[in-house]
This record gives sequence, structure tokens and C-alpha cells, in this order.
Amino acid sequence: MNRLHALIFDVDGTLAETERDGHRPAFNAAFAEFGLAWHWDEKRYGELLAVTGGKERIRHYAERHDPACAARPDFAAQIKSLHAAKTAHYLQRVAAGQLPLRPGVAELIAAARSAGLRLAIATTTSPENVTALLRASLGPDAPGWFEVIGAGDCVPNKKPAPDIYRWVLERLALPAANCLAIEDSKNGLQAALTAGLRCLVTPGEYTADEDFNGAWRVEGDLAGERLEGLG
Ligand code: XBP
Ligand code: MG
Repeated sequence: MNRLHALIFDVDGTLAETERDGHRPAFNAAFAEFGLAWHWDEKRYGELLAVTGGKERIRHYAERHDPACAARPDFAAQIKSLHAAKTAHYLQRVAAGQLPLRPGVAELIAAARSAGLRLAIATTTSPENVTALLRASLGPDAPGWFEVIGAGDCVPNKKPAPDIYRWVLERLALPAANCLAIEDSKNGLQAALTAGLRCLVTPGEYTADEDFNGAWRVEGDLAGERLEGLG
């Protein structure tokens, strides 16, 4: 097996369960702020997670459930403002410490740092959400521990497209064979596999029933994960 040089972490669902009680209420708060009669309950949000990216998710929903709104000439601009408001609500929740890391995440990151492994992030969420979560959960210096943070709109196509992983690999200047991706979802797994990466999947509350065919390993969480076991 090729030597492991870097771990590339997904964020939402992998580092922390951010979706149900983080992103979802933040979307709903933004909808209310903009006077929209939209509300994403837990079940509907689970379905909407098939569409990665907050702006893409808003567009997908509006086109199906509020076509008059989606047809407005300023709809693209409205999505942008709505999403900026959503991000502000999400950041408040993160700063309030409402989104703890999943079991084993902090320990694995600490072990990887001590062993001299390189760390990176590959996520569809917005960059400010990533740094806020890392700071709130691991301390003010934590964003600096990650050599490359690939997030949000830095690539044109979000997961399950492989673009974000390719972007990160290029900046790490490492072949995929020397890296391990850590994901929670089928969309994330697909992105990692298409980029040629091995992928450890830790399914979460919204992804437990997904098909992880092709995963290198599937584990309930990262608690007890040892670097030696990662190759
Ligand atoms: C995560 C997402 C994100 C968040 C919302 O997918 O789909 O879009 O739900 O974040 P993954 P933004 O874990 O596969 O990267 O609103 O900032 O886009
Ligand atoms: Mg995820």
C-alpha cells in the first residue's frame, strides 16, 4: 500500500453533525427574515441533502415548490442574499458552541499532527463556516493546522463531482494514492472515489442508510481510530 502522507476531511456530517441543527435552522431563519413562507422540516431537509451546496439547494427547492419566485428576473441575486443571511445565522450557532465535533475527530486530528501527517479539508460548504467550526471546536489556531482548505465555490461543480478533491490534491502536490479522504455521505464518497482517493466513510444521522459501495472502510465513527490502521 502507498505511504499515507495526508488526511483530507469533509466537514458537514464528518467533523460534526452540522446539518439538522446547524444548517437547517439557519436556512429557515433566513427564509423567515426574507418573508418567505418556506420551512424545511427535518425530513424534507434530509431529502434536500441530495443537492450539495446551500445556494444550489435553495434554487432546487424554489424551482419545484415556488416557481413564481424562481422565475423572477432577480432570483439569482435573491439566492445570493438569502444565502449570505443563512451563513450569518449558521455562524451564530457555531460561535455559540452548538455544533460539537463527532466522537474521535479531535483525537484523530491531534494524532495526525503529532505523526507529521499533512491535513486538508474538502467540503462544499462556505469557507467561513469551516474556519468558524474549526476555531469554535479545536481552538483559535486550528484553521492553520490545515494546509489546504477547499471549500464552497472555489470549484465550479460541487460533490458528487470530484472537482474539490482534485483542487485540494493539486495544492497539496500529492498523488491521490498518498492521501485518505474521510467522508460521511454517498455524494462525498463518490467525489473522493472519482478523484482516485481511498475513502473512509463515517455515516451520520442523515446518511446512515446510504450505499457506500467502493468505500475503503465504513466505520460508525472515528472514536478509537488509530493512524497505524489508516495505512
Ligand atoms: C455539505 C453541504 C453543504 C451544507 C450547506 O455537503 O451540502 O452545502 O449543507 O453549506 P458535504 P452552504 O458534506 O458533502 O461537503 O450553505 O455553506 O453551501
Ligand atoms: Mg458531508
